[in-house]
Order: sequence, then structure tokens, then C-alpha cells
Amino acid sequence: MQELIQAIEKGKGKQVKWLIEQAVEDGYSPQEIVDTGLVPAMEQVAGKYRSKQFFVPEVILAAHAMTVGTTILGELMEGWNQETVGTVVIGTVKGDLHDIGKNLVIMMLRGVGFAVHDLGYDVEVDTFIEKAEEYRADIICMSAMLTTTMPEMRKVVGKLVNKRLRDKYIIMVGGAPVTEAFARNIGADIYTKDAGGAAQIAKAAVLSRREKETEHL
Ligand code: B1M
Repeated sequence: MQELIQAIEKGKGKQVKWLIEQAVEDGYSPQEIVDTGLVPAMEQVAGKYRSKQFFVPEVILAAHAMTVGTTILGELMEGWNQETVGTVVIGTVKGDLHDIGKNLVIMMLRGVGFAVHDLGYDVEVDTFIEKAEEYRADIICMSAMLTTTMPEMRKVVGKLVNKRLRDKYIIMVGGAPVTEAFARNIGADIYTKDAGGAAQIAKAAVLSRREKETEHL
């Protein structure tokens, strides 16, 4: 894991791919690789950026290596779950280009059996809603990393209310500046602090909704 952390920090994509394949062969679970490899790596990068040891080019290189990591881990995890738990649309909100955290959430959601439609970053309010309708999603997931882009989440919830679609979807929000109180304030259903928690709580929420629907039949 220490080698993996260093490879991400140095932006060495090929090495990241190899080390993750090796870790899986050695018996590490995807969750362990995320928790003890990928997340600490980005924490170190963030720390070095704060202390001015790293500047934007180094951060972008590390972000690319991280994307290699999430992609390969996602591929390795495909097929582990045969049964689809539900459908998710997910994106980083309008004006926000940070997608590392979102990509980790996607990986973990796929890991617990969700069909995930990644809308990418800088996602328009209407796109979240149109795609949720198109894919008949159970959950709309929004990520934000900038305090200035958090209000976009409120806009999505507001638009769903206006269109009388609010109750059709479970709304989950997250990202470093997002809090439980903010989520409650904008009318979202779920806030989670990290990717592993997001996947587990999303699964529990969909299963509980299905149970309630069955009771009403
Ligand atoms: Co940016 N950036 N950045 N940046 N960047 C931050 C976020 C910042 C805190 C740095 C700082 O100033 N200390 C700051 C935000 C300040 C604020 O608003 N409070 C900031 C800024 C200001 C900016 C720019 C404006 C800089 C500039 O141009 N002057 C600019 C904005 C561009 C834009 O978006 N419009 C910018 C640009 C960039 C890069 C492009 C260089 C790069 C992004 C690359 C990429 O994502 N592809 C970048 C990066 C990498 C960072 C830091 C260093 C690291 C972010 C990260 O990836 N963390 C960050 C500093 C920091 O965090 N200390 C910083 C690792 C990741 C795993 O964590 O995303 O929190 P995180 O995800 C976690 C949880 O939050 C959670 O699960 C994940 C894993 O457990 N989670 C969810 C995330 N989404 C979730 C959704 C859920 C549930 C959980 O449900 C739906």
C-alpha cells in the first residue's frame, strides 16, 4: 500500500495499475485498497498542496494516476455482484471539476451491485433530472468539492419539487464541504462522509424503499 501511495503521488499510472492488480492477487479487498491506498494517497497530495510542496501540475498528475487506479479497480470489481440492487445516476455539480471522490463513490456503488450511470463533472441541474428519468434511477447522487458549487445541489432538489418528481428519487449528496446539516437543509435524503459509507447506506435505502412498496401492494 505504501508503494501504491507513492506511485499515485508521483503520478505513475502504469505502476498504479500493476500495484492494484498485485494487491488484489495478494487478497486485498477493493474496500481495503480504497481505504488504505487510494484515499490516503490523495490525502497526502492534498497535504502537500496545502503546504506548497506540490502545485497544480503535480496535483493534476496525481489525479490522473488516481483515475487509472479507480478505473482498474472498478474493472476488477465488475462481475463480483451478479444481482443488481438498483440504478444510480451520479455526477459532480455544475461549475465543479473535482471528480476523484465521485469516482471512488461510483466504484463502491458498483461494488455493492448498483448499475451506475456516470454523468461526469460540471453537470447541469436539468441533466441530473433528465438522466434520472431516462435510466429510471432509484437514486440521484451529487458530489461537490467547492463551497461555491454546493448551492447547485439545492437547485436540483428544487427543480424536482417543481416538476412533482421529488418523491420518485432518493437523493444522496456528498463531498468534502458538504455536511449532514446542509443535506437536511436542502431536502436531500442521505449524506455520507465517504465512498464506502455511501455505497452501504445507498443499498440499505433502496432495499428499505422496496420493502415499503411491497407492504403497500
Ligand atoms: Co481543487 N480545491 N480546485 N483541484 N482540490 C480543493 C477542493 C480545495 C479544498 C483546495 C484548497 O484550497 N485547500 C479548494 C476548495 C475550497 C473551497 O471551496 N472550500 C479547491 C479549489 C479552490 C480549486 C480551484 C478553484 C483552484 C483554482 O483554480 N484556483 C480549482 C476549481 C476548479 C473547478 O472545479 N471549477 C481547483 C482545481 C483542482 C484540480 C483540477 C487541480 C484537482 C481536481 C482533479 C480532479 O478531481 N480530477 C484539484 C484537487 C485534486 C484538489 C484537492 C487537492 C484534492 C481533492 C480530492 O480529490 N480529494 C483539494 C484539497 C483537499 O481536499 N484538501 C482541492 C480526495 C478525494 C478522495 O476526496 O473528493 O473529498 P473527496 O471525496 C471523498 C468524500 O468527500 C466522499 O467520498 C470520497 C472518498 O471517500 N464523497 C462523497 C465525495 N463525493 C461524494 C458523494 C456522495 C457521498 C460521498 O454521495 C453522492
